[in-house]
Amino acid sequence: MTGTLDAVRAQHLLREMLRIRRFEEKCAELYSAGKIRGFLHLYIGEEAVAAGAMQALAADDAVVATYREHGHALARGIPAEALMAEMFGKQEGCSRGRGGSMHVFDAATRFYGGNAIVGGGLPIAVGLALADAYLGRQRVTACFFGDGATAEGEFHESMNLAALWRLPVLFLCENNLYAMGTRIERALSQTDLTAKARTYGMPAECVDGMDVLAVERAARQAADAVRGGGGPFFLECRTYRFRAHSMFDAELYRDKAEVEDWKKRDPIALLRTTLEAAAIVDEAAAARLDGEVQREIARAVEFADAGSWEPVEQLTRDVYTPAAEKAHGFAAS
Ligand SMILES: Cc1ncc(C[n+]2csc(CCOP(=O)(O)OP(=O)(O)O)c2C)c(N)n1
Repeated sequence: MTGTLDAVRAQHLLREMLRIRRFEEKCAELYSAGKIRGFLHLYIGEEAVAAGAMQALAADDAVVATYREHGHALARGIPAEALMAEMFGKQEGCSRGRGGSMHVFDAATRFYGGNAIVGGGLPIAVGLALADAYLGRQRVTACFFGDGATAEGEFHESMNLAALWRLPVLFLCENNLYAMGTRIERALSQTDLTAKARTYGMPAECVDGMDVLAVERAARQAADAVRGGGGPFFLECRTYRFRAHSMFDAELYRDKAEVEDWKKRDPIALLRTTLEAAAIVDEAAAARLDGEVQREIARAVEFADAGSWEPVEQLTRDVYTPAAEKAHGFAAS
C-alpha cells in the first residue's frame, strides 16, 4: 500500500472527509437549535464516495447530486461559509438562501443541485452531457444518486439515452441499501445494480464505497474513459448511512447491530488506519487536522449567523413573470 500511496493526496482525502463529517455534525446541532429549518438529510458514513469521486473531475466538469448533497457541495469546492449560509436561508448563501439544504446550487463550481426529487438529477445530467457533446467539449458530467433512484422511470430513460447517444456522463450510484425505510430487496427485482447498468450497454463497475482510495482510483479510471469518448460509465459505490434518513426518522426498519457493524468500517477511521500504518499521519497530526477543520466550520457558522435575510422586495427576483419580462426587456414570443 505504502508504495502506491501518495501522501499529499491521501491527506487531502482525509481532510475532505473530515470537513464533510464536522460540517454535518454541526448542521444536526443547528437544526435542533432551530437555526436550520425544513428538511435535513445527513451524509455521515458515506463521505468516501463524494470525497473520492470528486478528485476525478476537472474544474469545468459538471456535478449533479441529490437532496443528501452537502458533502458533494463541499468536496466540489463550494466554500463552507457559502454553504452554511445557504443552510440558514441567508442571502449570502451560494443559492442566495433560496435552495436550502436540499437544493444547493452554485454556478461557479458547475454544481447543478441538490434535487428533492428522487431520480430528478438524472435527466438533468444527461441534458448537460448532451450539450457538451453537441458543442464538442471534452467535459464530464458526474451524476450522484441513490439505489432508490434506480427504480424510477427517469433512471431508465436517462440510462437508455446516455448509452444510445454515448453521452459523457459518469453515473455514480450510492448504494446505501435503503431508500428511506425500504431495504433494497423489498423494492428492486434486480438488486445487483452493476449488472442492471450493464444491460443498457454501458461499462459498469462496483467499488467499496467505504474505502476512499478505492473510490478515487475507480472514479479516475471511469472519468478518464468517459472523457476519452467512451460514452457513459456506471460506478456503483457500496456504502451505508450511519444516521437516520432525515431528522424525522425513528429508524424502525433496521437493526441497531447492522448499523454498528457498518460503523466498524467508518471511512474516516479506515483511511486513518492506512495512513498511520504507512507512517503518513500520526495521532498528533490527525488531531491538528481535525482542529483546523473544526475552526473552518466554526467560521462558517459565524458567517452564516452574521448573514442577512433577502429583502421582501427581492421576492420576485429570478421568477419568470410577464412583469419581469417587460422590466428586463425579454422579447415576448
Ligand atoms: C419521485 C420521488 N418519490 C418519492 C420521494 C420520497 N423520498 C424521499 S427520499 C426517498 C428515498 C430515496 O432513496 P435513495 O435514492 O436510495 O437515496 P438515499 O436517501 O438512500 O441517499 C424517497 C422515496 C421523492 N422525494 N421523490
